[in-house]
Amino acid sequence: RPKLSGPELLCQLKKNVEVSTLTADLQPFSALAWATMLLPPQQLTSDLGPYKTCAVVSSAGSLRNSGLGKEIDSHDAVLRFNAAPTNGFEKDVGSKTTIRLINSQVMASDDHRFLSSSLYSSGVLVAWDPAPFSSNLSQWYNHTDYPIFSQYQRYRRLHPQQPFYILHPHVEWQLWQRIQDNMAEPIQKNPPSSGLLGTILMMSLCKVVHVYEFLPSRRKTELCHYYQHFYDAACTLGAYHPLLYEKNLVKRMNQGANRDIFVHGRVTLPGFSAMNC
Ligand code: NCC
Repeated sequence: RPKLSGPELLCQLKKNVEVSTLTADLQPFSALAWATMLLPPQQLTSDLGPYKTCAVVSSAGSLRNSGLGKEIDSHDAVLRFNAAPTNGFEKDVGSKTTIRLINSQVMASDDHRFLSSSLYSSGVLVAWDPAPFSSNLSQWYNHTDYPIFSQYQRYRRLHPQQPFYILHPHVEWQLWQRIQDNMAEPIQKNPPSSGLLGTILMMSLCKVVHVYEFLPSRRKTELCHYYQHFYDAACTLGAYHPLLYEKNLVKRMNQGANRDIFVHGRVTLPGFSAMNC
């Protein structure tokens, strides 16, 4: 199998990964009273953007002492992940949060206080849950990894004004397939990390996407998150998620200089609307 060039990979992503979110017209949600009441009437991509420039801020420990805060905040939209805070870390990660992408584990675990913490109350929320491979929505609905739907309902009732979407699980597996098809060896059958999911999400909303510390800079560290004193190299290299393969793919698609990765931890990707395929 020939190795695809960066532009070819980008076009493949644009063609094969459809970023969509759950709406109440889909089975089995159309028959569920809570869903017709609480799911957004429209897709995320029809409600948000298009934006000119966007920043995706990984949660990596190597963001510490980066001084990237001002640069990150200068983008039209900023995406952050899970429980990553800005309070107290503004100098390094900025303070703007347009979208927060959260996994279902964050929604369900008691430590994160998802329903009550103010961390989650700014910006647009997007949640996802590892769905079984090639399952339909009803099979997933009955076998989610974590209780994403009950927590979603609780959160929406407590914060009815905040936009909150759920990622369609086909995004996970369409993206997984792009990774697998471009690697020489079989990869683990687990969905891509929030980092890659968020990057694709922003590529469908923005003209240019800068991703920070997904490909580690010279500040690379075993510190897992910039906001916690916890050390584990698996946070950067992956265990459950095919993170190393995700990073390999992003490295090949990067349109910025290698020096920007090394010095700033910054990758530059074109949005889908800016590609000529
Ligand atoms: O750690 P996590 O991700 O919240 O980080 C968000 C994304 O940033 C990228 N990252 C993070 C740390 C690091 N050193 N290098 C990185 O490149 C990754 O792309 C990552 O996806 C997740 O993907 O949702 C994940 O969530 C955590 C955890 O559930 C949440 O932080 C809530 O506590 C997972 N950790 C565990 O399950 C223990 C992690 O595997 C993936």
